[in-house]
Amino acid sequence: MDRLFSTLSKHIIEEERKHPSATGEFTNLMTDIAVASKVIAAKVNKAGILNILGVTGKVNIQGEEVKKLDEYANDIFKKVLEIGGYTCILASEEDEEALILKQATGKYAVVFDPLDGSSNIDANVSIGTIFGIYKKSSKEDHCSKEDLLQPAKNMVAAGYIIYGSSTMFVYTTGNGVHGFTLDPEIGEFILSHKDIKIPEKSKIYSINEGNYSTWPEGIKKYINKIKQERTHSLRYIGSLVADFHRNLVYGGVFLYPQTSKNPKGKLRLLYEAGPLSYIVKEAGGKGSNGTTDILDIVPNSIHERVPLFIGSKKDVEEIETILKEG
Ligand code: AHM
Ligand code: MG
Repeated sequence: MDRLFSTLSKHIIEEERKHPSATGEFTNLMTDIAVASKVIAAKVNKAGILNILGVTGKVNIQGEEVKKLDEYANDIFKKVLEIGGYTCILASEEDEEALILKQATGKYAVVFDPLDGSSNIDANVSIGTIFGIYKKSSKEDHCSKEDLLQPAKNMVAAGYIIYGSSTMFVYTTGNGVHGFTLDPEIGEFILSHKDIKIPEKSKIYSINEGNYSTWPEGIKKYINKIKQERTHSLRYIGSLVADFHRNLVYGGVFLYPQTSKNPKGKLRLLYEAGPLSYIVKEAGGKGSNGTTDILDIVPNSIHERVPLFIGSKKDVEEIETILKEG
């Protein structure tokens, strides 16, 4: 029974109480995100029987087919945040341009990937939503792109929702990483993973080895080394949130380096690598592009791609060292 008192809503309010000058707007924004995630979770769970699997026939800014659930999740997220009124600008993986909310007086800028790993949707594999929240940086009344193009270290919160064997909401406001599992019977996220810490050194690596021939030499060297030493097991779902979540809980390192198909890396700095690096740092891990901490990189555009090495700290540092040696 006691566990029912550790809900996500209560946790967010308690976090806000730690900041005496807080106005309650952040709590309301987080609550809106939690509501959006429950609506998406309900749809994902019924996807097979709702005629919502498959593609819309459209292609997004990344040149990828837009799935029906991608579009649905994107619309829900935008609608909930717009109606809530606590944000002034949004950037989504699914939209070419940032959405400036002219009517909104909110002071937050939100970046998100509404449904990551969507190539897995039709096979009922875990997928997820990733979000990052910045405080508006400009003094202007309305927000501009500059409010989004901030390094991830400026985030005030980041999180993800994983739609898996259960739905989980994992977030941090820079005060520990906490995981909540959705109890579908009562529709509440209940605290299930308090203050998650990622092991410093791991036994799992996650990479698409099909790209081996086009990796930088340093990455080939690192992977060959851990295979030779038999220190790690390979686990790769191909769904970033699911791979990241498993590695966060068990210890692990996820790698998506430059490849011939994606010379700048595949994953996006602003709404994939940035928020997850903010989370992993809070859990004691690290996110890097091979030379620089992801948290320090200032984005030039909202859909910028970046090589990503993220997870257990010592593993990521070893990759950086090997890449430096060339
Ligand atoms: P998406 O944002 O279009 O869903 O693509 C990102 C996904 C990640 O979830 C995953 O880590 C990666 O792409 C897998 O890429 P690959 O299939 O090249 O291994
Ligand atoms: Mg994505």
